[in-house]
Amino acid sequence: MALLSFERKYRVPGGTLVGGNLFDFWVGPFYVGFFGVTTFFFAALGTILIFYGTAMEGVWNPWLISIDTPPVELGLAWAPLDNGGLWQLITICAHGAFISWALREVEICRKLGMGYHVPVAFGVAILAYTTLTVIRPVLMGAWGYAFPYGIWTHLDWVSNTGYQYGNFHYNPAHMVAVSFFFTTCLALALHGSLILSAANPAKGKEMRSPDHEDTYFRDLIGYSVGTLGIHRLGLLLALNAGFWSAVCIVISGTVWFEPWVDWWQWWPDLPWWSDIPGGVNG
Ligand code: UQ2
Repeated sequence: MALLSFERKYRVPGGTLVGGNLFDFWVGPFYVGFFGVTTFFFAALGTILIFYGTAMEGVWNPWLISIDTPPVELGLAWAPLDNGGLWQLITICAHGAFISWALREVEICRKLGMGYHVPVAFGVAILAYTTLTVIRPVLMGAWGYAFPYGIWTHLDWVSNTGYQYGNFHYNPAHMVAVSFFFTTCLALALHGSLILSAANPAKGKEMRSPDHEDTYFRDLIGYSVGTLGIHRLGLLLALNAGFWSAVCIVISGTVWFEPWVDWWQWWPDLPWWSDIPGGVNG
């Protein structure tokens, strides 16, 4: 079926969450919907505010542009526009745009009678951003603990925040998150290479079927997770990477305030070896 007639077949009315059929139409290839309108509104307003802040600062080097948070001393109050207030408005716009985009995804799922996996997955990414810019700053009592919106400055923030707790690699939730990121890469590399090996044969050769993919891994390691299973596994790994990233930063400065390496003191303190003479505890 040609792409355009295929699209026509699935461009069905209905499934909207709000507004009935008011915004139930497409612009070119894009579904609009109420949340398409709100996504555009928040994204455009947020972008304009970033350029306004840039103009006020007079910094035009793209690497150095930064919309900074309010100072920590202002706590959770509304800040003056030129002293963190813009950051607050832009953060609201970002949430408006991200959440609108997720709800637009939900409307498209409903239209097509699909599951909500894509908006749920995007929701975990939104949660990670919200953890950094709202949840942790609120728990710590100041917007100034959030990260600034700049290419260079957000890197400085990550570095400074990491060293605030000694070496962040000792953060156990950080270890879990990193392990999930790496395992996500392993799973996608395995999956991508397996699919291409079967579905993209040399010129003149015949394509191989999912049975071949199963058999390949049964021959290799005695087990195949399956064609549906690999996608369940990939989603599980990716969602956990985002989730544990949020956990590892939200516990730093709210329930743990020391260098992360000290957290591991529970290990030498285990009762069965904590008082061995000459052991790690003296
Ligand atoms: C698989 C399968 C796929 C795959 C892959 C596997 C036919 C097309 C990659 C193999 C994956 C396994 C055994 C799981 C590895 C576990 C981790 C944690 C990375 O069996 O079914 O479908 O793409």
